[in-house]
Amino acid sequence: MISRAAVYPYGRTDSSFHRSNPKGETMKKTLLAACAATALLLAAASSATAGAGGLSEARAATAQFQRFDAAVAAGYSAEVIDLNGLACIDDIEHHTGGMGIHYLNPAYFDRLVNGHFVDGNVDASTPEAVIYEPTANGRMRLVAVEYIVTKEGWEASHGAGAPAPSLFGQEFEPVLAGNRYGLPDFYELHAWIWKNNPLGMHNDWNPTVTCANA
Ligand SMILES: [Cu+2]
Repeated sequence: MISRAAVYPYGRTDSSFHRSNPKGETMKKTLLAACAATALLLAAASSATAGAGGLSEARAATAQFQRFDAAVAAGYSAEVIDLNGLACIDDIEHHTGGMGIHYLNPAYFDRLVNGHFVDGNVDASTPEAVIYEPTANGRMRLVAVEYIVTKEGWEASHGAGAPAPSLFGQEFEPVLAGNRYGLPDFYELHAWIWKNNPLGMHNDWNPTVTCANA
């Protein structure tokens, strides 16, 4: 079941986050246990895998989500709403293009502990959000994935003042507090792996994506 959060559920408040995904806590604990067990292995392997293509990995991991129901079932159940109540995100400022509707998987997002983000991380095969374009015939077309990590969570994991994260050889874009999502400073990277973007694989906006059918 999809829940709509009143504010951007990227983690502005703990409660909106967990309300949108009642099973999140259990899932997270399971994931954390699994992560702890594999952290050392991953650390050992990272030097070998860093810089590998990655986009094919992201495609392989998310191909199943071309079926929208499969994404919801996998935990991408929090529909992202901006502060104006818009779910289908397009460039209302410069009209460069659209993104679509973001569905966040809270299990992949930073944890919020006592008002502070921790455990910030990014992984090519587990994007924090999958993005759909509503089509004229009422379907949801998978178009992109987005990796999102708060600056606070990222620095909690990688040290104060740590450089911005990168994936696919591309540095994330910083988005400062005061943004349309009501989030504190965060880093994000889009990958248009399911719909070609004439402006580039990692541009925020895709001129071929429209919210006209939302
Ligand atoms: Cu986006």
